[in-house]
Amino acid sequence: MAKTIFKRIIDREIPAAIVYEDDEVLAFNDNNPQAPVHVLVIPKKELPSVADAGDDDTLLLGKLLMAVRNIARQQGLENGYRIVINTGPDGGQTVSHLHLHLLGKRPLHWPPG
Ligand code: D5M
Repeated sequence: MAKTIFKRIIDREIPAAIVYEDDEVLAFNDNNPQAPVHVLVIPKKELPSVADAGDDDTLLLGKLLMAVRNIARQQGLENGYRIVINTGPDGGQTVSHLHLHLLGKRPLHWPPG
């Protein structure tokens, strides 16, 4: 199966503006930002979506959320932010590698489109 664009970023085959990295998590700026801060936080593990997560991914999912928390602090989002996980076609997911969108530095409205 062909690598996703995010796997190619993990493997450093294509560039990205990386804001955080550890053994299991990578975070980089979205290339089509919907807010002044728009970071994608992804697992290095090739997990297509939350729907594909297994019980053995529980710790990893927690690490992704904690990475978002830390990056939000690093990015100065003390006024709040939104975390989005688009999942599957109806969820608007376009890249089949789990990713958490971190959006901030502007007021965000509800409901989303
Ligand atoms: O969001 C997929 C997101 O991935 C979308 O906001 C654009 C972003 N994207 C796609 N390719 C790249 C590269 N190469 N760098 C940075 N950001 C990228 P989804 O939730 O699947 O709709």
